[in-house]
Amino acid sequence: MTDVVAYETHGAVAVLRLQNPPVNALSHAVRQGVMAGMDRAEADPDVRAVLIVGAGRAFIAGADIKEFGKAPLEPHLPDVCNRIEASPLLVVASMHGVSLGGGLEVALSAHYRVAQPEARVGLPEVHLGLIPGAGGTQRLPRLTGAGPAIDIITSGRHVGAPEAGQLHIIDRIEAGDPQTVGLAYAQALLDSGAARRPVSEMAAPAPVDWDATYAKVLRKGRGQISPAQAVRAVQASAELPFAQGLAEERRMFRDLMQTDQRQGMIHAFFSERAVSNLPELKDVAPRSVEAIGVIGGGTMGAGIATSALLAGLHVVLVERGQTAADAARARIADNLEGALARGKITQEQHDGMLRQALVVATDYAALSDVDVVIEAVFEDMAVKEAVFAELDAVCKPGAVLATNTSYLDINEIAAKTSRPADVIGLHFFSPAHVMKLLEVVVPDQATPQVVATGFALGKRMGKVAVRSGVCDGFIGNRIMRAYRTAADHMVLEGATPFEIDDALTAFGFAMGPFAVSDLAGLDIAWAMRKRLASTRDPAERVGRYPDALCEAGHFGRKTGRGFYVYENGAVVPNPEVMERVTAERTERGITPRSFSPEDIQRRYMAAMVNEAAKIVGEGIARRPLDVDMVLLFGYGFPRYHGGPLKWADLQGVGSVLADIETYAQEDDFFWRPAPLLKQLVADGRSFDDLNKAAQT
Ligand code: 3H9
Repeated sequence: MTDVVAYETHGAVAVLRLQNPPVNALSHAVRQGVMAGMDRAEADPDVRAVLIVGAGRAFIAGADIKEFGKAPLEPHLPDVCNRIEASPLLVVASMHGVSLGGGLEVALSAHYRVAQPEARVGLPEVHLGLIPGAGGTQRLPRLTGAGPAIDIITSGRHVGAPEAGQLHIIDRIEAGDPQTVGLAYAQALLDSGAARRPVSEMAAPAPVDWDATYAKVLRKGRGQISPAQAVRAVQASAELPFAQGLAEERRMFRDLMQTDQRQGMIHAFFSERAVSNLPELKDVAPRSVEAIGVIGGGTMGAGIATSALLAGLHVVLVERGQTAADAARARIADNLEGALARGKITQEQHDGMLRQALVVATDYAALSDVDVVIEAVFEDMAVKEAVFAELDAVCKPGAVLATNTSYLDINEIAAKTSRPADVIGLHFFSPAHVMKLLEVVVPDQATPQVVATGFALGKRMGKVAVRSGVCDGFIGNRIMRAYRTAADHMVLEGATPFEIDDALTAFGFAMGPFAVSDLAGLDIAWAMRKRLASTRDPAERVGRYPDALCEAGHFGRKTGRGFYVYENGAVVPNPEVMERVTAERTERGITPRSFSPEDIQRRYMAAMVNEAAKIVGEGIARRPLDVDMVLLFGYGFPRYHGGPLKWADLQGVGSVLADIETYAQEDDFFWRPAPLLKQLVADGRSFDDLNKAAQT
């Protein structure tokens, strides 16, 4: 037998044990091993049943994603599954940990399934831009009915064993060693004379309203195609004989394999895991963190404190006076209430977090024993410097002193302490207990151990932590400023903010930039424009119409009026916006021209890619994938495009550069091509080549 599939017999039961760490992915060797194991079992006259079981932490996590994009090698997984199901022997799967994608498809090809109580199953292929391709869309609905199968396949969610039992996906739930449990079950089935039970021979599911379901799933996917395709595949299970349904599924799977969306999603999958994998931290042990301090209990501070409590940490939050302290505690209580209502924590955990794990104080002395302090006070250098001077005085040696600033110079903040090597930036995104992104901003003197501590803390809090160097806005906000500027310029030149928002939601963003500004509050960008005004190059074009909205007291959602008007649950464009835009165009002598949705998308993306390339070129981001993850997890960038630099690769970096050079003919101040982009085009390389080079 192959190394990755062990074969042994226990009486009349042959055991095929998959041992392909870490998660028994169905690599070529595993597929070969399973086929050989089935042959061997069937050739043994003493064997009457086969048990398939996984070694290690999971049954099987699916097809081997690393093989995608390469020429598929035989035996293909659908053939392996059909081979298992067609066996004259009784086939049992004993499932523990996760059984995902092809892993569940293998289990569905067995005739009986037993699972551990904490086992989880799922068909998450849509998260990779695919649909199940080894019979999942044909077998699952025969067990669960079409509705639950559509829900499971289009959401890609993990289904716990109890629910999987109710849905007839598994036949039995039993705790114990998976092999022992599986052997006992197989033996019991043999003893009771149970018959083979191929799912493919079960009745086809009853139909649902396919077109309505397809339309609903398509809308929900915001342009992602695979979930909607999955509906059509399940429809095939109801309308076609099994073999034809399988062929239809295979055709769709292969078509999806060729799409940019599949490449974008798989890039996101691997980048999400690679992002915290930094060579300089490889052998660096983080400092131990059990208690953290948070300075400031506003929305951000309370969100950070909530996130830390949910991660099981002790939190000491310091506010300036009792009223502010009470308000901070109330905010945290509110956040935890939400977590309780969503079933994320139990009542007991909730009470423990609020009563034992959280201390809200008004005196910095309460921070004397914390391991990390995160400052989340007003964005003003003088205020921050005063906070850090106090922290320097009270915190124990070895405590990490972190600032949540969004743009201030952390080197300057660090220099104000006697321990600059312990200072870093931990830039959370609001609401901090919900948003996954954390920028770990590394000033010049921070030690690798301090940086490693930031990453470890991020991981514990369930964040996607990304390393950033120090610059105004770090990775995310600096890029946002560039694409926001591109959007503002388009408005001056003829597009409406509403056309821009529509074009970008069509691209896949959850919201367009103007709707986002309304949500964040227009006063925030206004303050930023005022801050930058004195240092701005006179050649830079900055629209004045957003200032005019602010001067009129329109700050977006919080005042009920911004780019849009928010009234009685309805959202409509604010008519004042175009009045002000038109006035500004006239003042500037601009004759407005029209922009198609595609023009808008390309300009917006070109601005994003260009700034991102500058950020990678300057070393602010180490790798293109770091930028991609920042945009994906902090800025609503559609996952199926993979991130702006993956998108650029998929377009061809040459075509993005050509766009930028065209736009530069009108405005060579804003559209200065990033040197790195030019270099890549000259060398015939892609951003992904840089990712790969950084990995080795
Ligand atoms: C499919 O099955 C298609 C079929 O329908 C049809 C085919 C014809 N392949 O996430 P972790 C690696 S599509 C290769 O850090 P966790 C992962 O990269 C597949 N590698 O751990 C990482 O490597 P490294 C459908 C895989 O405990 C390591 O395992 N299945 C695969 O947080 C640990 O992973 C899926 O989409 C794979 N399939 O989470 C499942 N899976 O250490 C995708 C994992 O070098 N996987 N690796 O960075 C997951 O959701 C999570 O990884 C899992 C474990 C829940 C399994």
